[in-house]
Amino acid sequence: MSNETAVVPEGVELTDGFNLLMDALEMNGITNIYGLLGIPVTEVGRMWQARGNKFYSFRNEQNAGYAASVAGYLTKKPGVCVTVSAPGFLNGLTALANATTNCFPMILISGSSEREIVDLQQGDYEEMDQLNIARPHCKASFRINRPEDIGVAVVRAVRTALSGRPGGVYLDIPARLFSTVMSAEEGKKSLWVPVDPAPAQLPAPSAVKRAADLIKNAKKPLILFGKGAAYAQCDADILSFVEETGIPFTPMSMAKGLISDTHPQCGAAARSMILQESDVVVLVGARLNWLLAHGKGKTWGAAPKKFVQIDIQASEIDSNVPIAAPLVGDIESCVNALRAELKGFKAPAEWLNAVSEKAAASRAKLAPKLSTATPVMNYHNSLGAIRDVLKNYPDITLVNEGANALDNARMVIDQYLPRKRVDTGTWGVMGIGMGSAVAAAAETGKPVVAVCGDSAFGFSGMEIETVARYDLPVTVIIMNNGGIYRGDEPSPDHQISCMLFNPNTRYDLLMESVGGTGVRVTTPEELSKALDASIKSGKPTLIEAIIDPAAGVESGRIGNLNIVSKVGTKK
Ligand code: OXT
Ligand code: ADP
Ligand code: MG
Repeated sequence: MSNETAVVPEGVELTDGFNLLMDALEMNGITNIYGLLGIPVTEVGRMWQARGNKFYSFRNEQNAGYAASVAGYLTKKPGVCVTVSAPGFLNGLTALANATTNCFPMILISGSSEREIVDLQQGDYEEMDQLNIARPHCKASFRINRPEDIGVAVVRAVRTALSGRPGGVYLDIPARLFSTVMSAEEGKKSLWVPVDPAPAQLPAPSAVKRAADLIKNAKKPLILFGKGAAYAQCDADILSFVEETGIPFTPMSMAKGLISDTHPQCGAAARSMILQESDVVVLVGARLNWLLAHGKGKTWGAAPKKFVQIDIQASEIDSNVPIAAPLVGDIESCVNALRAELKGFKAPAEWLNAVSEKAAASRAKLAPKLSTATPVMNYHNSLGAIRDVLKNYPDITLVNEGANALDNARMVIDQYLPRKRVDTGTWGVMGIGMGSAVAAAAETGKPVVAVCGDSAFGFSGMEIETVARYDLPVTVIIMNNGGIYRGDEPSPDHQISCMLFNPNTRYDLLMESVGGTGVRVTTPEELSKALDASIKSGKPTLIEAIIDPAAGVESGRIGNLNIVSKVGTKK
């Protein structure tokens, strides 16, 4: 190591890198670590547990990383994931990049091999330039070279992950540093807790006035909440903003429940209509990325549209279309400043009525499909059954991944409370299921239900052993239609279609084999019964729901992004 720590005189009480790292994390309020152990970080897990903290040990670092990122999202504190070097680090890096993309605060800590050997590429055990590989995938990538720098590194990691737009931070710890000793007294002095790591950022009064004027002159205003608004944890202010102004709102998927889906101003069931017909759209913690068709095109209709955008990241403004009234600041400050400026303002009642009527009509149209029996269950009646059970347990966290299993569940299952839905997020990434479920159970202490497509589940399926090992109140529902999107694709000669999986896979028995409860259901009634019993039991359970292989559609609701050959197969 380039900067050797000073020699400590004999008789002085010692500490080392392991202990200093844990002291620093504990000081910063971290209680749960998610990770996967081995050389050189094994002792991190043992010692963390010996100190009375929780270490959630996973079967693959990617899932541990997803867990840490979701812990960060749910708690507004950075979620911490610990991995071994090179391959373990790379597995965790996917989750770190996903956390950064989704604006979730997370710290990935990986052990790394000896720098003298790595830097000269002399073939060390798990050799890799982790520091530089991580850099483009997170907000900051730091290496700690001396034990007395652990404190400052953790403080910088925490502040960087939480401040401004939240995201991921990588901390690289060369193996030898963990056991390098220094004076315990000096070590203690090197640690501190950052003051106000996510400071309020107030919007300029002129910007608030500009936004309020635009809203006051709108005939058809709309508030669109993204997961940034859910993350901000100013739920009461947001509800007041909506109710005081009488403006209809619609949530992006993970903002569902920030205000109940059953609130009279919720326009989620009139989504196309409100996006197209609104004249002023107030974006609150939502980016105009692919999920919002970049703010353009037929999704947004032909009528001229003006945007107010509340975001902490100034460079997000104008990223796709002109933003008429940017409000750069934290959501709590911006929403409250707008409320003050809009005092006494009410949106036109005829607009809210039109939205409510459309939403009620959509709900009424969907309702019979959710309870109509079919020879084999489809997405509608199976999810209708799930929805009816979950109504009774509003504080359950719903984890959701898949294509049809995702899009239909988002539409059918109402959310009632903030931050109770975790899904595939900005990247539409499969495999977040089990990590998210473990984190949600660990961080909330409440039951979790994960609704997963059979393909999506496969990405993190072995983690049901993790769920069972920690005896978490998690129910996994696998929507088994035997494939990606559909299970009825014809197979070419002498091959099984590349889109199919074995529909007879006994996912329920997999759960039984790891000590949980497994149930296989074929009707909505069986599904309701099994789900209710599982939630009441508080025990790890997997319900395999057999879904009609023909029920899904290619790419779910985002078929427009799918690319198909214009000329067909040429042999
Ligand atoms: O207004 P209109 O008429 O438009 O109607 C809307 C609402 O008004 C209405 N609505 C309602 N009606 C009645 N009642 C209620 N309560 C109600 N609420 C709403 O419903 C419609 C739809 O509303 P919604 O959903 O709000 O709106 P819309 O238009 O869909 O919103 C647009 C989007 C873009 C915001 C939304 O669609 C969205 O959030 N989409 C996210 C999609 C996504 O991320 N998908 C995942 C990726 S797909 C693909 O890439 C997959 N892969 C590849 C792969 C991935 N992803 N990752 C990795 C690591 N490797 C590979 C794979 C492998 S999916 C996949 C596996 C798939 O197979 P599975 O077996 O897992 O799953 P199955 O498909 O089930 O087999
Ligand atoms: P969704 O996918 O739900 O539409 P996005 O992830 O695209 O949401 O957008 C979240 C946005 O919220 C990001 O642009 C991020 O900068 C912003 N954000 C996150 N936390 C805050 C906060 N406390 N205050 C203001 N903006 C925030
Ligand atoms: Mg499937």
